[in-house]
Amino acid sequence: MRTTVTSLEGSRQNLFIAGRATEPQSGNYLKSYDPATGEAWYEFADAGAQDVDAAVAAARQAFADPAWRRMTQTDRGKLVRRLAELMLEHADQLAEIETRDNGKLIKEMRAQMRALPDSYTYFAGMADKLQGETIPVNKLDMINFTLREPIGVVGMITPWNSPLMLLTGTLAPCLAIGNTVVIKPSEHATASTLALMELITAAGFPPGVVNVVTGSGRTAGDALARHPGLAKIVFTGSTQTGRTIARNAADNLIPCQMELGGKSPHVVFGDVDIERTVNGVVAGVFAAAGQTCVAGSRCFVEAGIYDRFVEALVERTRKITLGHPMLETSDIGPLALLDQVSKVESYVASGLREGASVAAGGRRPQREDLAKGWYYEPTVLTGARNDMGFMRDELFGPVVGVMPFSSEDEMIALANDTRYGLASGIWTRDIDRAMRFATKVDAGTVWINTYRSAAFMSSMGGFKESGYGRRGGFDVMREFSRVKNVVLDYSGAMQDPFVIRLK
Ligand code: TXE
Repeated sequence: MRTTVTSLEGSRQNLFIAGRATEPQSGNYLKSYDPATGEAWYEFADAGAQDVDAAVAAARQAFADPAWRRMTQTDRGKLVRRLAELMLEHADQLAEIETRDNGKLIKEMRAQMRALPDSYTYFAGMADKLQGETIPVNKLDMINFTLREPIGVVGMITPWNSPLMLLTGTLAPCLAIGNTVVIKPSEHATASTLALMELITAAGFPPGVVNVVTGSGRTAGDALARHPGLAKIVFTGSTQTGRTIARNAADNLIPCQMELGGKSPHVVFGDVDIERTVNGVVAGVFAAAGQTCVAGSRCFVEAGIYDRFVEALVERTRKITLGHPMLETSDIGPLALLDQVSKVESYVASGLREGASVAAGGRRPQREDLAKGWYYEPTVLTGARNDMGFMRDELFGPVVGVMPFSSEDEMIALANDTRYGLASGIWTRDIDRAMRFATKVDAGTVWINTYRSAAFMSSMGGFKESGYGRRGGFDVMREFSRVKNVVLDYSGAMQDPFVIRLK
């Protein structure tokens, strides 16, 4: 792979349409910023509606082209497996690009990029295992069966927090099934998706099977979401934008898959090992500086251990090392956008006005070496209530609100008192209690005595305003394929159509 941080530095990157780097019709480019320094580091094409048209046309053409359409499922699987091999070979390179572009820790990105190829391999193996079924109907001399087919062009609008990882759960199955794709990465982190296209080409995917249109959400994203040439839209981002996209998709009567973040409850009972649980809560909310959709940002602690737990949580939080994302010693890097820092600051400030208190963090770090970057200290807010802004809305930053509960019923009511429903966690040694929580909580994922432990073999997805549709696991193969029912009469005699036989 020729693309590296050094080759991107100061460069101007074009769109990727029909296998070729393509200049945007407008000739306009946008700047991409390094969150660790706040400085622009490369430019990417600002696609407009015409460019999106061209990308969708290329994807439609590739979908119909026998080079892709008539490829056997086994051969498609081999291509996806080849892509996985190439990704593994270039994992560290992709990690450096991701870190430079969105500020995620290099050590986390290396681990993520080395793990992602396994997910592609998993779906590669499914390429020739997606089967239809034979249905025993109440008619003689007839076979009734289903075919599983690719659906067409899938539009994927992705966010900045983990662009390649969040793409994987849908791109890998789409390719294994035989769909074609147009990706609109977030304008805040485009580099890794563009770099991946080099590997798509090297793996041998026919031109047009995967296309990338970079640009702003309001122009490129909007044009893609409204495009009548799509069969489905996958979106990861804010609930507000998700609503707009779903409305636009409805005009074309196409389905969406929506992953819209959350405000996940993380529950701690009095019977736990405090140190282990504090580590779980800290990892659950502060990992990736809180920029994960599943962040356990509302922490409910049984009243009996509340004071001890908060003390331990604060102590652990204060030990977290903020630092440059390229340093192995850093536990937390910068936030990906300056706007995110302002958003977190304003929610913490309003939280204090609403009656919460800062027990740790609560400000930008006062360190010279971090002054230019978009950093925010990991923050514990006590005296939290579900009606406070920072407990209601997704902050996507390193902030956890903590509050006590007295009974299991109260805890369930507090946990479910949110418009989101993506993830949840509970720490207890009482398995009956844990199972009661698992059945009553309104969240698409429940973690018991662990948090943020995800696997591509199992699916993820949200309820309520966290969206709909599942990613990962075998079910996703069904979400991106369609069923066709075929009825075959081998009796050799067509009955008189106007004779109706009553039983
Ligand atoms: O999201 P947007 P932003 C949440 C998180 C964050 C907030 C805002 O709370 O603070 O969203 O982040 C494209 N038509 N999450 O502003 O606007 C846009 O270009 C079509 C949760 O980045 O939702 C980008 O590619 N597309 C989260 C993508 O949508 C449009 C991950 C997401 O942008 C568009 C990220 C439009 N009208 C943010 N407007 C998660 N669930 O993991 C924007 N876009």
